[in-house]
Amino acid sequence: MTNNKISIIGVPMDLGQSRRGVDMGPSALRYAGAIEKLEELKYQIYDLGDIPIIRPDKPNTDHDSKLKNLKQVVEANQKLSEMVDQEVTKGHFPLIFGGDHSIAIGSLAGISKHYDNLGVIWYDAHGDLNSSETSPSGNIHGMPLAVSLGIGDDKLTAIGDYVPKVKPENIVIIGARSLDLGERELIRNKGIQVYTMHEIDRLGMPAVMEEAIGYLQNRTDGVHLSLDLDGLDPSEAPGVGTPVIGGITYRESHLAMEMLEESSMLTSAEFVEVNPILDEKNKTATVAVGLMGSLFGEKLK
Ligand code: NNH
Ligand code: MN
Ligand code: MN
Ligand code: MN
Repeated sequence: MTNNKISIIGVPMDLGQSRRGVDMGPSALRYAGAIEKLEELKYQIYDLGDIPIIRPDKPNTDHDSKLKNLKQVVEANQKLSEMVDQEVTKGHFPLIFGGDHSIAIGSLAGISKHYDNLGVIWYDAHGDLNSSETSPSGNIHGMPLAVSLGIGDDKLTAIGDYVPKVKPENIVIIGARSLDLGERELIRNKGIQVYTMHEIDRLGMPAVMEEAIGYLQNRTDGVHLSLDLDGLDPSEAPGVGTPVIGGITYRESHLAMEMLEESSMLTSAEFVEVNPILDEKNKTATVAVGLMGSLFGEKLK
């Protein structure tokens, strides 16, 4: 990474989905040595700690929306977007630790105002392209990419006070293997670039990443990596709330991170959905920290 200053923001959020434990994701990543790893790689680390998340007494009671915990998710993402905005303004590389994937709403809201054409790499088993109409669950963590396109509840799309955050042609999804019907339709209608497991099997990760990087290089002025640990196969990253068999391997993921590092295109990143309660001895957080090592140039230093 060419930017030597990294600002870490933890978001202990679990209100965008239904399983407890993912709120401990930032702790698990810290415990697995994330900060030490980045310091070893000679980055200057500004650890801003964790954003306080206010848990409602009972989920989904204080509003009449189908979306679970909407008010709390909006508040936390508003705060996150302000913090991320400040760090980008300072010229730091924002590195956000989730938390469930609903926090990408705040990350992208804080980052994208600094770019005309922010690219997004969505590394995930899922598309996270649902709205309240298409969501099978009402879980906001299945919606952040749609929200960033300006699709969804106004309270979510309006975070950061501008809509949309990203353009469909600046998005690349990698690792998808569980897409809901409404998500498939949106992908088709908007022409979003998707590398499902089929393409990864068929072309191999080197060709997929080369193509994805080339695609984004031509049209973007910054790139955010949103890495959901469930993009990896659950045998190698078991500590996630919605595991889907047949995922990206550990080695393929390292290669993808190394190729992103070599491209020097990345300007921000987040690692989300680590759930230590569902994990095996912090394996998933350890894998995530290993991937951060590759992303931040371990192989070259
Ligand atoms: N598509 C499903 C939903 O919207 C599952 C989403 N779960 C995720 N997304 N972990 O990354 O509820
Ligand atoms: Mn996700
Ligand atoms: Mn923008
Ligand atoms: Mn996912």
